[in-house]
Amino acid sequence: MTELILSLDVLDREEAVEIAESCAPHIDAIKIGYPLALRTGLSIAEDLSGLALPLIADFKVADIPNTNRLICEAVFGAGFDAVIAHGFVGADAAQTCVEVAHRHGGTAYIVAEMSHPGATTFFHGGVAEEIAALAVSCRADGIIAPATRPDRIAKLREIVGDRAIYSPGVGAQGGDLDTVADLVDGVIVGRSIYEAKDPGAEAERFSRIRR
Ligand code: NUP
Repeated sequence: MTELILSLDVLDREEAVEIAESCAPHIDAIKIGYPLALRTGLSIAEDLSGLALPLIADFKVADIPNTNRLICEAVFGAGFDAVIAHGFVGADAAQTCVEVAHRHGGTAYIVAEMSHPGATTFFHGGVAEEIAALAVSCRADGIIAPATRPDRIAKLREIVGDRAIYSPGVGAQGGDLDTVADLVDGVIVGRSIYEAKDPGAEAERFSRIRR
């Protein structure tokens, strides 16, 4: 079974709650990033808590260890279950995010390689492989890898083994749902679902990967 994770990048609190409610029966987790959290504050986690779905804070935390700790404490203190952090900042900074997550009974995922075309400017020549290895050594729960480059996911799988791979880039960014679903533990989908006329029905269509 592959999980379906809704990326809730809408800007309005009520709209976000409405979309999340309509998609809830068909998804395994909700990912919230800066677009929504900067509008609503972290209290959006409280608004969504009734859905009993894991809430992932996609803040791509990328600072010095102490600042990462302060950010992650705020995230888990607000009721989030998971955080996404960058790995390029190095082992000490990434590990801090993992430690805070685990202390709160949560999980932490490290971005190994990003999904947009420009990501290859710096994510090449073994960089993503090194970051994936760092994620393993930091005891991260998994990595983020690009649905737009399935061959890269396969390569990174060799490094992370049975740790989770969550993958954004399906639909709006061009990645193919079924190809990617076979390779990863969870597919992250945003615009293709929340911009649909009926997000709940669209989530249900995407949820075929959960079977
Ligand atoms: O490499 C990444 N690519 C990516 O799209 C890492 C991410 N965290 N994301 C996020 O996934 C992105 O910020 C957005 O929230 C979501 C994909 O949304 P969409 O392209 O399906 O609308």
